[in-house]
Amino acid sequence: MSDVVSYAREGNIAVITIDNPPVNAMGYSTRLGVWNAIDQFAADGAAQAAVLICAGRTFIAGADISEFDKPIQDPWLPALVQKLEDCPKLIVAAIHGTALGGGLETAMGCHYRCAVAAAKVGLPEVNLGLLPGASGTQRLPRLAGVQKALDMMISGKPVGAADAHQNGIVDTIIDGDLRAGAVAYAEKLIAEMAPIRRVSRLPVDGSQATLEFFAEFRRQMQRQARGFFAPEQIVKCVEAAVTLPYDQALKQERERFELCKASTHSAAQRHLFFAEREISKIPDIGKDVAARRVESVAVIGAGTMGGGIAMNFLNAGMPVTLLEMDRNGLDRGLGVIRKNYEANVKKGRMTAEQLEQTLGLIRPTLDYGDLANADLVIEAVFENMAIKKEVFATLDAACKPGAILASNTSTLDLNEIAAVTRRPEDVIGMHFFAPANVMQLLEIVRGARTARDAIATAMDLAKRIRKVGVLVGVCFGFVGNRVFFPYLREAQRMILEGVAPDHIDKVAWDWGMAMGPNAVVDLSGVDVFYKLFSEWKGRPDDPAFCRLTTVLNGLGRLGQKSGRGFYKYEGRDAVPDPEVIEIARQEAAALGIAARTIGDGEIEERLFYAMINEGARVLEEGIALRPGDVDVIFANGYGLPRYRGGPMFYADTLGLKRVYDGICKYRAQYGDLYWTPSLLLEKLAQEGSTFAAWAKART
Ligand code: T1G
Repeated sequence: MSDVVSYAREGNIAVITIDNPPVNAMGYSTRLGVWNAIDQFAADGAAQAAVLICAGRTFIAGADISEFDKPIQDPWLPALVQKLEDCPKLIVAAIHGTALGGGLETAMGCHYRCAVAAAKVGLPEVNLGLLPGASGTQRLPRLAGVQKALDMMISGKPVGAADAHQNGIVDTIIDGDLRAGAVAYAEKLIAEMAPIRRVSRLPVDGSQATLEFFAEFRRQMQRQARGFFAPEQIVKCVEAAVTLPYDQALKQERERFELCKASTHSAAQRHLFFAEREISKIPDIGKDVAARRVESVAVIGAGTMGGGIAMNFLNAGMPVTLLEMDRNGLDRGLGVIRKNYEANVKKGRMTAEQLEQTLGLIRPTLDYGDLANADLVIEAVFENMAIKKEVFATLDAACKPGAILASNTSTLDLNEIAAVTRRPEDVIGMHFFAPANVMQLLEIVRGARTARDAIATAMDLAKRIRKVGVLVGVCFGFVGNRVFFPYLREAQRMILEGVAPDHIDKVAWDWGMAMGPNAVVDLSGVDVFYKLFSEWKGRPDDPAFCRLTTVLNGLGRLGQKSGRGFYKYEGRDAVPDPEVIEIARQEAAALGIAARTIGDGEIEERLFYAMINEGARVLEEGIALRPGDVDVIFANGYGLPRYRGGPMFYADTLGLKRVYDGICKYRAQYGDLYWTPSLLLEKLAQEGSTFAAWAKART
């Protein structure tokens, strides 16, 4: 046997156990081990059936993603799945945890499948820019039908055991011990002389899968699949499952899988998969640094952000003390929280009883004295340094020793805030993104004196409240906003040069952004950005810097909330507004900025090279730990499409020399202030290197 696959027998049932922590990924040694175990089982005359089961926390969670950039070593997974199916004796897959991707495909190569009630099964390859490449696109429609199979493969979302049982993916649910239950189930199948059921030979029910069905399915998936390569490949594979014999359709799956795997989309999405797991690894904060206990949380400020922040902890079942300055503000905030949860009840995401239970965890107060026992306090008051300092001085006196005092500031100097307390080691930034109860991203800001265990605590809490927590350093805007501002700056500069806001937004949208830069400002509020820029002590000494934010704010054109901003709004529909063009023309004349004809290529370069250059700077300065951290921030907080991988990954796909030359071109045209290349970018470009190689060399 191998060190990751063992073979045993219980009576007349063989038990093949995979033990390849942490998730039993089907890497080479596992595939070889199972291959040999099947041969052993076939040759074992005393074994009438076999159970394939996994040790540890889960059934096989997929092919080994880390192997995709290396040559495949036989036996490859599709061949192993076929070998399972071809076995002349009956094999039962015993599922717990999450049978995902190649894991579910392996289970579908078996003749029967059983699972514990808490198990989940899925084909999430689309999240990696791939498709199920070990016969999943062919076997799942045969078990669950075309619609269910498409829904699972295009959403990438797993389904629970009951759902899988109901849809024919799992044959029976095992109560109690899985191994014993699976062995008993195999014995029952033998006793009943159950047939060897080979999924590939089952018919696909194509009765509903008409041309109109696929056309309608494509229409429905368009919004979520916009710009992605893999979803269409999956649909084509399922069309082949309906129209072609198994072997021919399987050949298509293989060809399309290779197309997906070779795409930059998949490289980008696999990069983000690992980068999102890398973010919790902080060089000077190892497992030896214990997190502090956090059972009770307080939030200062019951406004939009404070209420949203509070909901994250309520959703994790943690009591939250919510403090406001006056009763009206408090009641308003509580009302918004209730309304948000009532919307969840309406959508069936929670029951009315659960709503009341959740709201029962809130302890509203006007008195700082009620914070005395809080383990963590998050300040979410107005983005103004003087106000934040006042709040932190009060917290310093009111809170117990060891309580962590966090600021939700989105840009301000955390060290300045910490300096008003006697406990700077307990002060940290927890920058949530609006809407705070929805957006995944959480920037955790490390102050100069923030204690390592306070950081460990915040990183743990991020996972507990299901946020993507990225550690960043102190500078104006930390990483996200700091790298996003140059993108906004270039957008608004090009409007002054005569490009319509909707034209710029369309270039960004076509590139893949969820919204264009000008639409984002209108959504968040022109006044929000105006105030941010006003607080920025080191803002560029340039009267044209985001000039339109200032002018539109002064005109009361605050964006969606006031019905007009960069666009005018008819309901939620953004309509280009000729008035803004005229405003820009006048401002440009006053600033001496000449109108130019700017093509889409330049618009795209100026938007994204500005972002890349600033991203390189935050890496140079150590504000971000890794290029992947910058990428994770933009994929989870700024609507950058996952198939681009993030600003730094995207720069690598373009080639840093090309980016560097482009920045030098704009430097020659617009000067040093904005277009001086980052030293890191310049160095890597001249070496013909990449951000990825630079990061790898530093680990
Ligand atoms: N391959 C390699 N490593 C993996 C892995 C995988 N499939 N899944 C997880 N890991 C590592 C991960 O990097 C981390 O490592 C550790 O395991 C714990 O993961 C042919 C082509 C299973 C739900 O897409 O969704 O099969 O950081 O932190 O939160 O058709 O991992 O500790 O060093 O995420 O408990 C399809 C991907 C692959 C599932 C567990 N399968 N994994 O979540 O732990 S493609 C997937 C997950 C494929 C076939 C195709 C989650 C999880 P480290 P974790 P978790």
